[in-house]
Amino acid sequence: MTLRIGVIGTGAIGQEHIERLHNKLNGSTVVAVNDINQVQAEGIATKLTPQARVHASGQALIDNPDVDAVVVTSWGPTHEEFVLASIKAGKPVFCEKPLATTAEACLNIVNAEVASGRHLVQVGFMRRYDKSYRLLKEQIDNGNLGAPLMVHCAHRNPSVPDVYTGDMAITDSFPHEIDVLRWLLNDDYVSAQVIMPRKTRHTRADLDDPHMILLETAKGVRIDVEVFVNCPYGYDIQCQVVGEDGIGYLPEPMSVLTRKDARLSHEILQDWKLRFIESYDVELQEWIDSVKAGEVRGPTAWDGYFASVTADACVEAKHSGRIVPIEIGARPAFYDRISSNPSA
Ligand code: NAI
Ligand code: ISE
Repeated sequence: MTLRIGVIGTGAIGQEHIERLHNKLNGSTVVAVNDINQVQAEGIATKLTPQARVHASGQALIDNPDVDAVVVTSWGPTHEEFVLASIKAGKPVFCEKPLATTAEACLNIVNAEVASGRHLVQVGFMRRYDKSYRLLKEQIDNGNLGAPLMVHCAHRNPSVPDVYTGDMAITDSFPHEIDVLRWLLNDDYVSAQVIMPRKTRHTRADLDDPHMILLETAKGVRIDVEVFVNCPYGYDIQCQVVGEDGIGYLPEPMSVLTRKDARLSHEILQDWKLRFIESYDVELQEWIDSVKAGEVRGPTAWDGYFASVTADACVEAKHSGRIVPIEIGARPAFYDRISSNPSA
């Protein structure tokens, strides 16, 4: 059986996912698309999926009986509406991160999914599917590094679009670290602190950049993450886990070493699309397969909620200058079977 997918949001990542779901991965086809920018949606459908129906609204796409499963790649503030509507329609839904832009909205989704009695929601935390993170996790899980003590990370983007405003470094970029580090360490966060270095001249007047975010975990691991979204040299994701017995480094993306023009150098990637291209493929292939098998098994709505609560604490820490406790209620037993995370 071919899984018939409807995609809401035909912007940057929407186009990437449409292409892979329709032309690259096994067992799926894109039968419907929607974007608030109808002209763009029509253009993308013509270019990538000529047979797909272009719907006037996300709700109409979800209601289309030919759509078996939904992919939400629209702006963050629209996610809650489309994920809740998909749950209501009983359709599996893959939602790009963040699951929603407030913790309350994420909790609404958790409650709706639990009430539905079916695992329908997967969040687009693709780093869990990245080969380099999986190798690093193996080193932690097999005890080779000893107990983790500290983690040093950097999330660097060369630039961000104009729609990237306010605290999105924390609410849009940093959620990748929030999720992947929790998964990597098999641990939860208990507090957050944000320290603001002097502002780079490469950022806009209205955008703070960079941020230095400090997290403390339940097991006592200390994490520092630099989020620097106007880093002129390129897109660079770094992670170094310091354990009692050794240090594990996230492998660098493969690139050829060249000797040229009196320089010995490696290329540095320029965007997330290339850095995580294989992870998105693995993530969505596993999602397709799991939907066809009857139950999604990737990062859950609870993981999305956890990320949102953590991001909120970081935003509060940034604006108050305080160390903010991270408190989250008990995870519903509904998620025990799916999640590999501890989470109270
Ligand atoms: P984008 O701005 O390129 O595209 C978003 C699209 O959503 C636009 O075409 C916009 O017209 C559409 N949209 C807005 N409101 C809508 C509505 N009510 N109904 C239908 N469409 C609507 O943004 P981008 O970069 O594609 O990001 C989209 C989402 O994907 C964000 O949540 C972002 O955080 C996430 N993302 C995830 C990445 C990852 O690495 N997992 C990478 C890039 C984005
Ligand atoms: C973007 O939305 C993504 O999700 C990328 O993976 C991330 O690296 C970037 O910082 C975000 O803006």
